[in-house]
Amino acid sequence: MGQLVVVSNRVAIPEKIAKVRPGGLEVAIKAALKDKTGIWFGWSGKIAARAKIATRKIVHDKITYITLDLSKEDHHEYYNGFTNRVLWPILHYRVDLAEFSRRDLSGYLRVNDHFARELHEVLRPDDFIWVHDYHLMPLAKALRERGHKNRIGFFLHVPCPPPEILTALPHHERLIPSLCEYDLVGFQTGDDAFNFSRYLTRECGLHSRDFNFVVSERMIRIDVFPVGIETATFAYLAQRSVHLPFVKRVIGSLVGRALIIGVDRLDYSKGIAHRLSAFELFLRAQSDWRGKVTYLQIATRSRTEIPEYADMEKEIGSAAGRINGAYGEADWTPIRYINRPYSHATLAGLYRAARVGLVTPLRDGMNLVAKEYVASQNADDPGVLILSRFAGAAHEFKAALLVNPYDPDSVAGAIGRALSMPLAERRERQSALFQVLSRNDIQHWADRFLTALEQEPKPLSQLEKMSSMG
Ligand code: ADQ
Repeated sequence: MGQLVVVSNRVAIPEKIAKVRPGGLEVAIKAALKDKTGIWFGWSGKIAARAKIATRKIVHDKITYITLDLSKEDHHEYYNGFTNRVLWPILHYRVDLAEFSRRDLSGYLRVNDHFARELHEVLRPDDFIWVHDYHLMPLAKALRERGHKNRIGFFLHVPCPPPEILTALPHHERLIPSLCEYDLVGFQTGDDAFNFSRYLTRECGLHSRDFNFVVSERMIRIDVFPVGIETATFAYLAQRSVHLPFVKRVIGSLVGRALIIGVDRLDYSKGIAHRLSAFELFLRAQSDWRGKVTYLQIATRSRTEIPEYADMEKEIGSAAGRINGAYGEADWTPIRYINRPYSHATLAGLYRAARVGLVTPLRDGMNLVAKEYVASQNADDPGVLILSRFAGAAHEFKAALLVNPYDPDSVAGAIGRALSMPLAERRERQSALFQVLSRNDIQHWADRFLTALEQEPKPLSQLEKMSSMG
């Protein structure tokens, strides 16, 4: 049987992992590859002069890491340009923030082609290829053009908006249908899968039977694979981490105040500014809680070269300062706002110490922080998760306090409710949430996707041939 070849924009090379900025995609793939054999292929994170661009190979445990550099121009057009300033906002329903240029699109296609060229050197005919995320949508097409007939799967970590929004993507008709070159296309939620299938029907004239589409004598399958975390490991880590000296110091510094925690990459999709406004409203409306609660917001900088991110960072920093100025006392700072990354062990301890987990993205594919928070709780005396209904995790986490992040009243109300929730209700909700997490951990996610990818498609004759792409 062929080997597994995982392809993603960034690769978490073991010895470099400490330097890699946190991101859900690398966290998920790294955990999914544990105990597996294969290749992990992607960008090294290095920007090199054209003449010095290199491809490197590192073997560690059972994984071969193959990484390639990007030129300055590639990085600018493909990464900072088309993926992060066009695809990211549009896929998060923020058409207003998309900054399209033809040059960036051609850089995006060029880098996908570069990936395909380098992969071509290592692929064997029976390998299974698993491509991750919106950076690499046209990769299967570039591989097929080089003659590869392997089974190739694609997983979208971020949301897939409805066709009414997807069609605002300039040249969508060139990019989105190229996903049909994959054999399996996976999404985080049923809504995302449904939106994509509506796009194929509306824009490409294709019809499906049970999410199976026939495209030019081939079949592609669409399915839902909600990404998970290493549930048992996280739970174990959290139990031990409350004893870490740093975590103990943080707990001591609260002097008995209830802790509310938010952990995010600094990204406009995470709704941090809205969350701060809701917290301010909570302090204003429920003044009894003043002086009795501390909100710790850990927001690690990401994509700092992009102007929208720099603007947002300023906005959030000044909002936190303003709220502290308005409501704080000489012996109490309502918001502790931190930009540095912490290890997962430290985060697990802090999650466990927090009475409330505040996870209120405006739009999120899944949101692993919500899952990590739940995994870290003490079942006997758990905290409460407040979760945006617009996070993919809300599809599985019905027992969380679900809120609309655009409605500060609803979030402020939920904070008050969470802080005063009786133990019995907290336990009941935690047990329901933890059950979901245990059923669908990261191994289960990876195994389900790979089993579906390996499955031979049903013969075309068994499916009604409803249409072809022409
Ligand atoms: P992200 O947008 O990066 O992921 P998320 O799912 O929350 O978002 O994952 C963030 C990861 O980074 C978590 O594991 C978290 O612990 C870690 N992290 C965040 N801040 C940190 C800090 N200060 N220090 C250390 N670690 C930190 C994308 C999609 C999501 C989807 C994931 C996985 O946008 O919707 O859930 O991929 O599919």
